Amino acid sequence: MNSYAVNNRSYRATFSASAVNAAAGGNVLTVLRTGGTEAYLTVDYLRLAVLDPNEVFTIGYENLNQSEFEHEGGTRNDPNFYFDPGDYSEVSGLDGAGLNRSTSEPFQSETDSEGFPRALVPSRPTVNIFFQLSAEEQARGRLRFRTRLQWLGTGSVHDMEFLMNGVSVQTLNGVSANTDVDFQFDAAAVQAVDGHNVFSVRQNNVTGASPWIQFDFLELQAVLSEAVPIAVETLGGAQQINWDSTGNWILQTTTNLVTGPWIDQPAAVPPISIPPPNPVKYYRLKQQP
Ligand SMILES: [Ca+2]
Ligand SMILES: [Ca+2]
Ligand SMILES: [Ca+2]
Repeated sequence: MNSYAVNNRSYRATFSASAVNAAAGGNVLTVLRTGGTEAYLTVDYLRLAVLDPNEVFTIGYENLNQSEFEHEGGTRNDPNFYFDPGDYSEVSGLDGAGLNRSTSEPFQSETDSEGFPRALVPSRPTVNIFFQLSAEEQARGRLRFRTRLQWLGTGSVHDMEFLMNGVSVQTLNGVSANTDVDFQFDAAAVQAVDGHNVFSVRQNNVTGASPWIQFDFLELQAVLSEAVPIAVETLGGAQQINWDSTGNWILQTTTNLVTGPWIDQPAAVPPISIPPPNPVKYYRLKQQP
């Protein structure tokens, strides 16, 4: 699946089960030393996990422990973390544009500035995660972010913000205790692209003499927009949009999927017919309270 020149650091490889003929029942994972100059090397841990099919990235492990990460700051790491290889020179996080990377970044690398900081502090208030989104993930329409904020410095209170591609998607002010974070947002609203993107976490403000807040893990998933009973078909050269008239929906339209605005169409009763020519227009249903 992968080979590395090992140098006292952690390694991560992702592969498809079918590519290695994974079978229900017995399997074998082999670690092979194929070269080297020292007489031996030692292994801290080996971990094999089944990834959620929705997963875009998972950084760290959801295990109530931050030891898979590095001590933040200094020369141990920097605010940009590259989950996937790729050219990020045209993608800006909160600390400027990314690099053109041929490798992904390990969670820990004790010998250089690679690695993921375990905490945000005033001297290192941001982390920018550069990653790739596939066309299929982008097409799902919704992104879900999860993290657990833990091990706050005693008495500290934090204002936190989460951004994707520079667009704020969540703020959490006054965080003063362990906090499970779990929210969703529209991929179009953050101009998510098939390819290179960046997700940022920022400590906007903190009070207290011990001003740190730490991560257990960080995870992004691509999830399907909630299904609504809407159907589009072509009838007699016109497009017909039909939906469940009993579901208390209201039709909304816009000409710009990214910026909106979405306009209520209270007079629209299903089905509606849209004869050609059709300028670009987007339709969605909003559930009425
Ligand atoms: Ca490092
Ligand atoms: Ca880095
Ligand atoms: Ca962890």
